Amino acid sequence: MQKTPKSLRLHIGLFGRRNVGKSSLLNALTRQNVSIVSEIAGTTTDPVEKPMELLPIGPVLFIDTAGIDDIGALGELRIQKTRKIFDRADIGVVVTEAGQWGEFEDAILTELQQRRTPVIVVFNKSDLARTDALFCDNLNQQKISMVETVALRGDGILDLREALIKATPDEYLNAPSIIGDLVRPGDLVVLVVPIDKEAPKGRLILPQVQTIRDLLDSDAYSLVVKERELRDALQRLKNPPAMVVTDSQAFLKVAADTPDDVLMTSFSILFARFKGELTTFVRGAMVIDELRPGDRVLIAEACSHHPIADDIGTVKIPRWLTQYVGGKLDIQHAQGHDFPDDLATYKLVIHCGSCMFNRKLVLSRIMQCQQAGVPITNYGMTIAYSLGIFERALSPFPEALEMYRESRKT
Ligand SMILES: Nc1nc2c(ncn2[C@@H]2O[C@H](COP(=O)(O)OP(=O)(O)OP(=O)(O)O)[C@@H](O)[C@H]2O)c(=O)[nH]1
Ligand code: SF4
Ligand SMILES: [Mg+2]
Repeated sequence: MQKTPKSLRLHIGLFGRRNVGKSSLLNALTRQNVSIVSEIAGTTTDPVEKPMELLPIGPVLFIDTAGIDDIGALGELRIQKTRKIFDRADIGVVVTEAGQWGEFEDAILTELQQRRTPVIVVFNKSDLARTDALFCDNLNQQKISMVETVALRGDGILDLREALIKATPDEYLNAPSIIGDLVRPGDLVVLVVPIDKEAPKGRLILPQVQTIRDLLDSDAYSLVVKERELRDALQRLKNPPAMVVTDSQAFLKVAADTPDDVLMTSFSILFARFKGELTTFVRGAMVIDELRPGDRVLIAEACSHHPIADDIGTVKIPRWLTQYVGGKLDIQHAQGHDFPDDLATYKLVIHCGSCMFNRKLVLSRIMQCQQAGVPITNYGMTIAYSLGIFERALSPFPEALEMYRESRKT
């Protein structure tokens, strides 16, 4: 059975000091021994992920983190694993014990609140001591939900599930669709999928699969072709398609073979909206015009695969950008969950389509870029811009196109 991809699950992070019972809570929530529990502080050393169904929300991913105990440790861990979990948690559960709340828990709360992440405070081990009423009032005033549990016995777990359901952010529940809102029932969309040496064996990649699924959900039709067959496929259709969506790497050929009055874009541009913010990425792409030889550019890619000869992130985008800028750029690469702290030193950040990341993580990265004052865009946007077909690639998004045209005037 194929599972819902991790990137679409509601991410719930469990944070707190060592030994407060984070792993015990995860086990109680999932009714399984997912994470090792012991009386020895520091039992969990790496984040433990557990996917499950949490109705009525649906597929979620619990992430049990390593306990960290003091501000110094949190500071250090900021640039390590736990910070990465802060970045992708849609909901943060701060686990503590009665009478233990201190600067450390405040620091976790601040990290989560800075990312506008809903927080639930869990007072575990309530069989040993109860929380003081004054403190609860204080949390109440801050509109932070609070649950008392005894993870070992399963007490309070139903309340915690309720609190999680209530805390599920609108941003998650009403996330933008990939393509569903751009088509009407009965519309036909042609999807162009090059099958070259980069294509994985025996399957389609996630953005393609998810786009097909979204079209099915919207009662629209998809016709999937390779770029070489596009022209012929279009000629065979009785009516022009509602849209053509291509892999960005075939952009130029597809732009040439698609009639001008047919909307055209790429999977990666659809994902700019689905995973991030379309207009932010449009503004980011426009900065390509301001790049000068020697400028520092970060190319961030979610998957850490082995580089192949004509790799999009390491070869093609640098090549197209260099041609556009007319000289060599200082291009740096980040892979997987690594994302540098010295963002301010970059003139532009170019991110992959992020199909493997959840939306919250991309939004966190956008926020980090904005705080550092560095523009961010994505692969599809960069490719369309540097190949001179940006307006064409924005044709399915009239508002973004309008914004682009307006800012060109000024
Ligand atoms: N009395 C009592 N003990 C509990 C409760 N929940 C967990 N414990 C015990 O507390 C100890 C620590 O539990 P863990 O779940 O391993 O705690 P953790 O927060 O994951 O710890 P680290 O992984 O070391 O950060 C274990 O001995 C548990 O049996 C509870 O509700 N009441
Ligand atoms: S590199 Fe990015 S866009 Fe490509 S498959 Fe991985 S997550 Fe998706
Ligand atoms: Mg643990």
